[in-house]
Amino acid sequence: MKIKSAEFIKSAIKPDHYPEPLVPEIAFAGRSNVGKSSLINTLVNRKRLVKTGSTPGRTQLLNFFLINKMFSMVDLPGYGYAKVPAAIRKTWGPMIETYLTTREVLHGVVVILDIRRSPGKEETDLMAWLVHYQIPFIIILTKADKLSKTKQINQSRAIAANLHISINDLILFSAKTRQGIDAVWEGVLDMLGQN
Ligand SMILES: Nc1nc2c(ncn2[C@@H]2O[C@H](COP(=O)(O)OP(=O)(O)OP(=O)(O)O)[C@@H](O)[C@H]2O)c(=O)[nH]1
Ligand SMILES: [Mg+2]
Repeated sequence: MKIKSAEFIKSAIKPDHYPEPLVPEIAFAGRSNVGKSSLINTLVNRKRLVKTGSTPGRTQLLNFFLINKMFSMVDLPGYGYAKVPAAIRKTWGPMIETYLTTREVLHGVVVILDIRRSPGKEETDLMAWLVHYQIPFIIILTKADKLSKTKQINQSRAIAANLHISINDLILFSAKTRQGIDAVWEGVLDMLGQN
C-alpha cells in the first residue's frame, strides 16, 4: 500500500466528538503496551504519527487518523492496565464498547496480541464480543522479533490452540523488523473491501 498521506484528525471520548462518518474505519485494539500505536506507525511508514511509549496507558482516548484521504485508522486505548486510576479505567470499557457498537463506518478491527503471552480473559472476551456483533476482525501476534523463528512457530501454535482457531488465521508481525507488514495490510484491505 502506497501511503500518500497520513494525518491525525482528532481525539474523542464520546460519539458527539467522533469525526463525521465519511470514510470507512479500521480500529486497533489490544492490551495496554502491546504495540497498537507502533503497528499503526509501521503500517503508514511514519515514525511518530502516533505517540508510543514504554509507559503503559499512553493512549487514553480514541484517536482518529485519516489515511490517503480514503479511510481512517482508529487507535483505541489499551485495556487491562491496572495502574490507570479506577475512575479512568471505568470509562474505558464503555468508551470502547460504545465506539465498536455504534460506529456505522467501522469495517473491522485489528486485534493485537503479544506473541509471548497466552491470550487473557480480556482478549478472549473481546473476540467473542466481536463475533457476537458480527464485526470482522483479524488477529496480529506482535513483537515477533523478541522470539527466535522456532519459538515464533511454537507460540503461534499454542495461541491458535488456545483460541480454537487455525494457525493460518494468525499474522506474525514486528514493528522493529517490519516482519509481516504485507500480510497485515492484506488483512486490513480485505476488511475495507479493497482486495
Ligand atoms: N521489540 C519490539 N517492541 C515493540 C514492538 N511494538 C511495540 N514495541 C514497544 O512496545 C512499547 C509499547 O508500544 P506502543 O505502540 O506504545 O503500545 P500501545 O499498545 O499503543 O500502548 P498503549 O497506548 O499504552 O495502550 C514501546 O516501547 C514500543 O517501542 C515490536 O514489534 N517489537
Ligand atoms: Mg498506544
